[in-house]
Amino acid sequence: MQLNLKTSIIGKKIFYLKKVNSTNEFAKKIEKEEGIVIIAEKQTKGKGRLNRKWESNFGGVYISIILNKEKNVQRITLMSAVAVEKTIRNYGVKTLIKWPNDILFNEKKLCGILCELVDDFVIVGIGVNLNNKISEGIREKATSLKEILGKKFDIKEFSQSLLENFEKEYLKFKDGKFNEILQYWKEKSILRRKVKVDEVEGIAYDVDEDGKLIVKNEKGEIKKIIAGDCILLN
Ligand code: BT5
Repeated sequence: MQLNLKTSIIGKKIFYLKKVNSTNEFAKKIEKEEGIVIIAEKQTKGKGRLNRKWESNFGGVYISIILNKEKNVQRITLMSAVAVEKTIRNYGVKTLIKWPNDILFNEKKLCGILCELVDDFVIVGIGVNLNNKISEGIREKATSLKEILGKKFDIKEFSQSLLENFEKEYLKFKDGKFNEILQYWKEKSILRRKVKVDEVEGIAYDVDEDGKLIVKNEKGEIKKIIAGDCILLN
């Protein structure tokens, strides 16, 4: 696979791997520079948050992007979700962004994002279920683009489009226009839905400029949540 990117920062150097333990782990070990991208066809130890597993069979998209360090990694997560949402939207599929890092279709997870801070860099790991088979273990809560549209996708074309969309959002971000990105995120997200995030239950009311989720509980109290697992209640 050789991408033909129309970008200036993202993908100025790309590592193409047939198989790797995890693209994020690979990124941690190399000499880092803003814009380096790692793409793998399969991961043998794909990672989710909190050491959870990310199933990574052939047919899926597994990408890590190295960016310069940002004070607020959560903003990078939101920005990445917007880039993925827009990419999938171009294929005619409208998804929902679930705080903080999931892209859902009909409440099933189509993509997960894992941002990690390492030295002076942020490693953005993106996993998208494209043509890969969804195993029995996660079938109830996961789906793929192939399952949704009933046809196979060109991984190269998808990866190219994802990285180009990513750069567009990243350039906006660097240009101090995070608010524009956040506005889009809010429109496509789970806001106004009833949620449970760990012990907090209520309406997902807003997301602040640092990416914290603001939940209003039944008593009308406002809770700001930095990190956690968000469950949609209705
Ligand atoms: C995530 O974690 O959603 C972040 C996933 C990031 C994966 C990318 S792939 C490229 C880069 N390299 C890596 O090693 N990782 C990144 P979390 O929110 O913790 O969700 C993990 C949970 O999602 C698991 O516990 C399963 O329940 C479910 N899951 C596992 N594999 C999945 C898949 N392929 N599709 C949908 N759901 C999955």
